[in-house]
Amino acid sequence: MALLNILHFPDKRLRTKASDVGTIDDALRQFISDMFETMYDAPGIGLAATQVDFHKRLLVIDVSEESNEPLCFINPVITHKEGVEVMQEGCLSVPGFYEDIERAESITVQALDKNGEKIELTTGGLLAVCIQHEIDHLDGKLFVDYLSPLKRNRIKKKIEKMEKEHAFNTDPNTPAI
Ligand code: GNR
Ligand code: NI
Repeated sequence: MALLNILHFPDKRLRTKASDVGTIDDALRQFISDMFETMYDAPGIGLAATQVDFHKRLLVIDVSEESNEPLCFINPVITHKEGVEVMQEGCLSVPGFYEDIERAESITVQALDKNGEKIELTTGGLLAVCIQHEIDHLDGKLFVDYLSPLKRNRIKKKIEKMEKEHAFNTDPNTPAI
């Protein structure tokens, strides 16, 4: 078990487009388990591999009240989108900022689970928002990209300032002094 370091905007590595996962083996399942541990520890309701500098199409989610409904999607593809919904979003890679973002209200997603079995899910609400947010990460996209350049730049400057002042260090391998 290990906590992974979460990259923060405007880190360029968050702009990497992830490639498909090939073989799903025990090493990958260990990594998935580390992603869950990192997500629950943060805490967050989702985490994409891109955020922990691993550029394969892999994400974990748990939107349940009691954090006991782990979901893992490998090579996820959205095959259907319907409706429009605005929800306030946050991101572990954009710490401390929350903005209203418009996304599809209901989606159908196809993926593989951690055993390589095909899964298909049609869902709405927070889970649908979270899946779209995580797949954006795999494409190198962040929720701040939907904001105006002015707003995005303000957020960038504030995060850079905070990191400079050491107030926002979430790297588990670096002690907070
Ligand atoms: O923890 C998270 N909360 C959240 C809230 C609204 C919409 C999306 C999210 S995902 C976020 C965790 C994260 O950054 N995942 O990439
Ligand atoms: Ni995010």
